[in-house]
Amino acid sequence: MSKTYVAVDIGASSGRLMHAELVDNKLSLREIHRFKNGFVHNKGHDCWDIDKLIEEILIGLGKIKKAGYDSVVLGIDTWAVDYVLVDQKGDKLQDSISYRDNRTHGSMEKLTTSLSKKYIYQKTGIQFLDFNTLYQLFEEDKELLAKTDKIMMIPDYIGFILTGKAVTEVTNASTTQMLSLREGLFDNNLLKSVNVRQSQFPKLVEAGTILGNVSQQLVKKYNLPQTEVVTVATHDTASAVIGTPALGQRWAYLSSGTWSLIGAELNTPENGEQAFEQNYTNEWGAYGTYRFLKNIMGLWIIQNIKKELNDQYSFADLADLAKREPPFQQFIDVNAARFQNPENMIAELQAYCRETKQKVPETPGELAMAVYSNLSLYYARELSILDDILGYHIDSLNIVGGGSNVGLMNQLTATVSGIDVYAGPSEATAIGNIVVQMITKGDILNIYLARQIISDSFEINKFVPEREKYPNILDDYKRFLKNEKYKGG
Ligand code: LRH
Repeated sequence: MSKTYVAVDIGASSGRLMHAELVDNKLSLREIHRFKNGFVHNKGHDCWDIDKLIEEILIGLGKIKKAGYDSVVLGIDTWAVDYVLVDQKGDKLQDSISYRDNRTHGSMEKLTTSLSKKYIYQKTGIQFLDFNTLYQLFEEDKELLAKTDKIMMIPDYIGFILTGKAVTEVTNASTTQMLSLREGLFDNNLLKSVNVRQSQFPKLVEAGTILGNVSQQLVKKYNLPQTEVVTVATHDTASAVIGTPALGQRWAYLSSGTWSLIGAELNTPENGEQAFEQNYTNEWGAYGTYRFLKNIMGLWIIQNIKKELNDQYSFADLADLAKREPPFQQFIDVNAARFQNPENMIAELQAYCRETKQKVPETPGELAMAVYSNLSLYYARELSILDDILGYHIDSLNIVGGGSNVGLMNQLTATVSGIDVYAGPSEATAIGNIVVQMITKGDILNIYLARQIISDSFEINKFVPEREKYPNILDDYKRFLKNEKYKGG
């Protein structure tokens, strides 16, 4: 029997505490506590309520103690790029502003007039997204920055509040677009361009290091188990990739949640001309790997549609309704900036279809099918771009995360991309978080065995391409995207 492990996994729309045990090389996972996450509007910005998230973690840990566990190991992962500014007393200087806030619209263009995109990409290998930490810091209140003792990424900040120990974990820190691939440190020119100093970041650490114990003050106050915190791959996508079963010879992954992150796991970064042109990223992974991937808008679009339909339908209902509609009734550039944070997602999708003179989806089923079928096309298109950049043919796609439950989308993806799809586990992020803890504490030997354990422990469904269906659809979609881009769409 292994130790008792707990994963804190917080995404943009929800968070959870998962309890895990390893028995006879089988990993079992149980949800202990789930809570909502979302924006709070503060001083004109979309912010995160980090204090509330920490409160929920403490409630969840309290439940574990009540269930009879006196001592646990814990890891924390969250979404990337966002941060908390902390003063010398260790107090938060302001609410953390969300990456979806519009303060960074246009910032990338401004900053890259003094430091070229080429320079930034050669240094960091990180994709250009207008919400990267680099551009957020560029827009940061200068007075606050001057008062800032430490800039902490979200999971590092949560770990700091729990233990009093401050670090900067690299799988997440790489998404700042400020780490130098060659030096393994923050790049001084990039820091200077946004008026911050190396010393404002706590020391860099790799995933799989021990942080410290949750303070006795918190243990007493909330009646918690004794809790040792391991710094896992604190970027949720890094944890999701670790939690991928890695099935197939030359496999790719798709971490399908609020975002769809599609790419390959590499041992050396790929930041050449083609990767630059295609805006692929080289986020740092655990155990010396790189997450070579692209961000696609993902289930965010469906999450918003669900909300705008007043949560009348569950995700499963929407997938069922979609199944009754024919796919590919219209082409949509699901990655267009207009879908990043529109006032109303349904209206935005409909306006897009009207502007491009295509069939306008109206019913919940039509809307859901429009999104699912276009996501599958976008995935297939990225897989062919990956083939080109990497110089070999990817033969299978491992889909993990909540989106791996949407059988309809898995099947369409297999069919339009022409490769096998392995779907599951849906909790890959929590699993990746847990296995790094287990490796750190010596319950699992290494990542290879961890992935073997993952594929033996969880249900994984295989989808094979239905080759006779929709033979030209991907080429038509690629052509559509090219023309849309050309028109500035
Ligand atoms: C997914 C994710 C993704 C980042 C985005 C900010 O949750 O971490 O990898 O690009 O959020």
